[in-house]
Amino acid sequence: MIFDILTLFPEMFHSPLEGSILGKARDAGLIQVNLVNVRDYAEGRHRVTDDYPYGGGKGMIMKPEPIIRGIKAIQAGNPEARVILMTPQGTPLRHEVVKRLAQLAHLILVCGRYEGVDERVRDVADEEISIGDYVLTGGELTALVVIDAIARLIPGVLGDEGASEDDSFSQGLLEYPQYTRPRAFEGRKVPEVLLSGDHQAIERWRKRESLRRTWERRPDLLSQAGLSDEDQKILDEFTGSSGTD
Ligand code: 4GX
Repeated sequence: MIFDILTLFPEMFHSPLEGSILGKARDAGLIQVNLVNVRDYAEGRHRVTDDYPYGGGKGMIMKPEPIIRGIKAIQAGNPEARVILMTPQGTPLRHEVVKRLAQLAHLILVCGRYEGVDERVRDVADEEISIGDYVLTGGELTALVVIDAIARLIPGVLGDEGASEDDSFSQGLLEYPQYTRPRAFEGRKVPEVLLSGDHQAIERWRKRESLRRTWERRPDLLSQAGLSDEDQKILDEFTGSSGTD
């Protein structure tokens, strides 16, 4: 998977992409990340990338030409690369979106700064992604989140083959509680069932705790989770519903 990042702040990507898992994935050639400075595509002695908004208003807007020239330069050799704009107005990033993007060979991630980008940049983007309903200082952290979430779905990146398949969200439910040694810490004990060696009982307990946690914290996920009749019965115990109405 190739990621081309268009940004005014390529340094922001250095440390996160050199870190353990993503650094190894790059060394192994499982992902490739190219940092492209938007300023390199700006013209004039001052290489200006922003300007005042037509119609007035506070703040500055990123000019269309440098970003679009940068996109076209990258696309010249890779016409099939998908252009994604990082913006609070985009499709909320969820596991399903990450899975879909992980199937693609080449993404161009466009990171805006200031109050935003000229609307004509939107017109050349294939899609827009948001990581949540809050405002960041730029799209760089969003691009890093997108790269990180996609990379761990690529076979080999987590080392253990298929390691990403049984974690939270791949099942549509929150993760069950996990424990490691010691068996007791400050009087708080590891649940007996996890020490029992009874793998079926452990699986049942984990499923039940996943359902409980999802019901308590993220009930919005339950309708999409594809629950079995068995799962539904367990849920009914938490809700106190008789299941007859
Ligand atoms: N999830 N921001 C982008 C500037 C901007 C605005 C509009 C393009 C169009 C954000 C988020 C986010 C702040 C990144 C505004 N660029 N990005 N930036 N939430 O808040 O993705």
